[in-house]
Amino acid sequence: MTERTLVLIKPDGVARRHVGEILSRIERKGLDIVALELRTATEEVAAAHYAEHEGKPFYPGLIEFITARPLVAAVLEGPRAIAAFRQLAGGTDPVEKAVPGSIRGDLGLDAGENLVHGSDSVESAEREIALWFPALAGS
Ligand code: IDP
Repeated sequence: MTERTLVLIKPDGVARRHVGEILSRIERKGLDIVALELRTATEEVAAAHYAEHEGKPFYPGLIEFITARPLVAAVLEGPRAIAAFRQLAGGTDPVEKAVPGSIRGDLGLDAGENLVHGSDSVESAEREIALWFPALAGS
């Protein structure tokens, strides 16, 4: 089943010059890039994106991190794209959860600055694509 997923290469991934490496892994996996843009997230977009985490201890630092520097936002498309990218990304904590071979497992150390985001369900993907790429929503 073809799906779309919203992916972010977070500001640490851009600052550490891993954009090419991460896009290369996405392309090698076989996912299509249907939207791609370097931008700096506003507070409004960041807060809406991470609304489910509001109130958690790491939330203020997360919003600060995501809005402070440019990130790459993308929409990927392909069979089971949501799970496929989550597999490429690895678990949230790059040391405790992400396995070697995954983006976070190979390139990350920090549970907050963990390089990438990928939608976790069809509903999240629809919501996040509408937030980051409104022109694509519903297409
Ligand atoms: P995910 O990005 O693997 O889907 P979520 O649990 O949805 O993980 O958390 C969203 C983001 O919030 C994480 O990618 C990470 O940047 C940040 N985060 C989650 N848990 C922690 C934590 O315990 N400490 C610091 N940051 C965290």
